[in-house]
Amino acid sequence: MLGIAKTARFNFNMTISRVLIVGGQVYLRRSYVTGTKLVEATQDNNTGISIISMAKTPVNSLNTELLSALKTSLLEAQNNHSKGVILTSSLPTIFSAGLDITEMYNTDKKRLTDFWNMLQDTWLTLYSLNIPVASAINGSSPAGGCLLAISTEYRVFVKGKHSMGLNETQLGIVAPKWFRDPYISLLGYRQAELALLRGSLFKPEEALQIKLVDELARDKADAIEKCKNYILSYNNISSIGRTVTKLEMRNDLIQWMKENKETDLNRFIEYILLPKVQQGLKLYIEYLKRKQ
Ligand code: CO8
Repeated sequence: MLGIAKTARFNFNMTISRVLIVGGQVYLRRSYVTGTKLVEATQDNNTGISIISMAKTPVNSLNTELLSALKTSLLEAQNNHSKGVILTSSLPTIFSAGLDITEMYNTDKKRLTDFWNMLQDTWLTLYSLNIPVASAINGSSPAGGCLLAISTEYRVFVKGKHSMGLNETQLGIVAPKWFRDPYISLLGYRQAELALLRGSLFKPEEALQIKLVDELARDKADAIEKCKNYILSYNNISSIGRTVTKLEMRNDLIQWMKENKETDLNRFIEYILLPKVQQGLKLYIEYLKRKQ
């Protein structure tokens, strides 16, 4: 069985279990879904702001199901004319561990296609949301977790030992153009190029210093409060003027994605299926298991 991995999924009442076989070892992954929801969405009655909280234990790894739930919640908030959205996590120390690596390891083209299409669509929804959207980053936020945060308009990072950044090269993979461009627009080209090549992860104080985040917070409640203040700062600004400005400023990348979805998908599949890349993912999964 060495080097061969298989995944299977079983849905129990409140538990999603997955058997993962890596290098002959059998692992059982369990996600205890909070109240059967991968995402908890609530609305603050005083302000009309929606709080969308990812709740997939243990690390909010972004698989097809979580991405789909996230997209649905974002669209609901937009269609219900929420005042704005705060994206956060229900887990105490993790915002999101990024893409679910098990979605990319030893799987087939059909699953990879469904997964990547869902990621593209969810990202497009978030990046082009027409109401204000901020992220309260209450813990680790590597790779795809960082992508979510940098695709919102404003970031508040809770102080602590955790970090965020696009660390793809550390896994032997490549952050695509639509991950890199928002990063570049925050960090500047030079800083972003070095960070992307090194796969750097930034602690809260460093993240603030390089402008990856806008503010730091004491704790999650403080981060939510600061995100609310950001959204409420638009109270006296015309919402149509704001929305059109936002969409026009983001239009190059939005259009690029719409026109290049297929090419981007094919590039992802071709790269991720390279034996060398699969081997790298296998080693990374083993490293994560061993580290406990
Ligand atoms: N996907 C799947 N499972 C994960 C992931 C993940 N991204 N991260 C952690 N897990 C699993 C662990 O294997 C472990 O599983 P189990 O309980 O079954 O042993 C469980 O989650 C708990 O993990 P930890 O014990 O490591 O939890 P900690 O609280 O100690 O640490 C961290 C949390 C900091 C989030 C840590 O788990 C970590 O660093 N994870 C890896 C994060 C990472 O590197 N993510 C990158 C994913 S790739 C991506 O998002 C972009 C890809 C771009 C596409 C490129 C195409 C070519």
